[in-house]
Amino acid sequence: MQTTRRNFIAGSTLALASAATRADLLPAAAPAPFGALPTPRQLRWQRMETTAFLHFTVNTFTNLEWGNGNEDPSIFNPTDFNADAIVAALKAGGMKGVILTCKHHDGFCLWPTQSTEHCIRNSSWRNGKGDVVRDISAAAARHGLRFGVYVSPWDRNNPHYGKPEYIAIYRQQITELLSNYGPIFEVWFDGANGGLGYYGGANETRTIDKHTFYDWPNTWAIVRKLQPDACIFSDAGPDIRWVGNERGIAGETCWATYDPVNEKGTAAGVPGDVKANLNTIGTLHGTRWLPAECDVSIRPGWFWHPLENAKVKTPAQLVDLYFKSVGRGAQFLLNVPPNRTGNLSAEDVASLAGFNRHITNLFRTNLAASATLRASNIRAASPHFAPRNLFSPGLESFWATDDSIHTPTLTLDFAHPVRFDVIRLEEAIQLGQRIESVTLESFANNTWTQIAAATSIGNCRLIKLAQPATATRLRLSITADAPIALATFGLYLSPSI
Ligand code: FUL
Repeated sequence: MQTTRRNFIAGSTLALASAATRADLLPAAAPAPFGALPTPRQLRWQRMETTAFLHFTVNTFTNLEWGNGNEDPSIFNPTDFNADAIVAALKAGGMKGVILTCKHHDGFCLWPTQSTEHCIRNSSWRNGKGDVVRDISAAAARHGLRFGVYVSPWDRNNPHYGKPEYIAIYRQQITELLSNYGPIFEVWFDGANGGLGYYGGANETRTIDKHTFYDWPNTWAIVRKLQPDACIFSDAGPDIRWVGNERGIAGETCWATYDPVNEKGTAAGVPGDVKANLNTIGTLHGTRWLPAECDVSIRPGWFWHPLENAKVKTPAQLVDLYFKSVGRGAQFLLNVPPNRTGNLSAEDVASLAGFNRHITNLFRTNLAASATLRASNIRAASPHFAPRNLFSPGLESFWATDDSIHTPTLTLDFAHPVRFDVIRLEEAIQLGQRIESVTLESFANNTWTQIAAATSIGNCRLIKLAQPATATRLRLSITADAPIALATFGLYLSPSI
């Protein structure tokens, strides 16, 4: 570059030379952002991909899924609680964060809250001096996992539930959790809204108006004020949307953009008021960036039950869920419930480890990286946007096309036949979700044959072929709504499981 510039200056007028020099030195601009964009906190959350849920409370000791609210706090008494062992097992399972049910619908608080006596202070565990939220959050920090809180709006214990006084109590609980336990990455607001409960002995059914009772905008404002980096989850966002089922499965097409509507078909904005089946898919060109989270339990129930030890999902089942959540642009939130000793059961720990071993081995070698690449277009013909960028980690380097090119192709030629059964694509989502669909074809006997196709790429799209394919020449064809910004293209061969 220096030599060319000097030669050019030598044989031209100075004015012309300085114009050309500036143009040569400036990197071509990246494609303009397209549509709704993730906030920095959403982007950071999406890149985590796998997080764990811990459902743990009095239910662990009563064998219930939903406590009634009349449980005696003294029954909460894990015999050998070990936060480090729990978090280490989650980490060995590839989890990047952990969300604890600090208060489930039964109202029992796992920390010594000042908002109610129905809490760990009155349990037999550690003579009432223990604090599960403190221990799990501290262990998460020690092991490098981010920490999140589930704090149920519905409270079947509190005598004030359903009355305006309850809102102050609920907000105090949120405030304590977000003030005293370090950085929080996610606050999980459940959509279950009232019903039968103990309610301080009233033993009645209390219904609330889900649109007004919690005054969500002002409740969420507490999260924004105390933990601005935390993503708020609910059926309807505002940062993360529920995927619409508790099986851990995103739609085959799943857009990160979404405009939620309720059963009446009008705009929805509060937890518990969305048309859940639409959450599964999202909205192509939706006006809000609202990525999906796929919550599912490793066992049939959310809480630990002795009879479910033989029903723990296998590594193969977890891998399948990973493909149907992370592989469809969503996040995999896997619940692994502690047992009555205050540890994860051996079956769950083994399954987690097997799952992570498989995923780690699967993505160890990107077989596409050995190919010679030929793109139909490279933005500004600049190496800065060349397809080689597909093999560098992260979203900051990507293959991009000129503004007018929305349907580019990439041809990959291999010196030796490549055998693969998994395809991975990632868009540079900081610039929006731009790709509508892709196809992958293989060239043999002078003919192109389609071997894979997918819609909605976004943060991550994984395609699993029914059988491994072998190819020496492949062609990726993209249909986008804007110039593309593709950060990753990978080919992998599944290890045996
Ligand atoms: C649901 C709750 O009712 C379940 O008990 C569980 O916590 C699940 C994650 O969310 O709505």
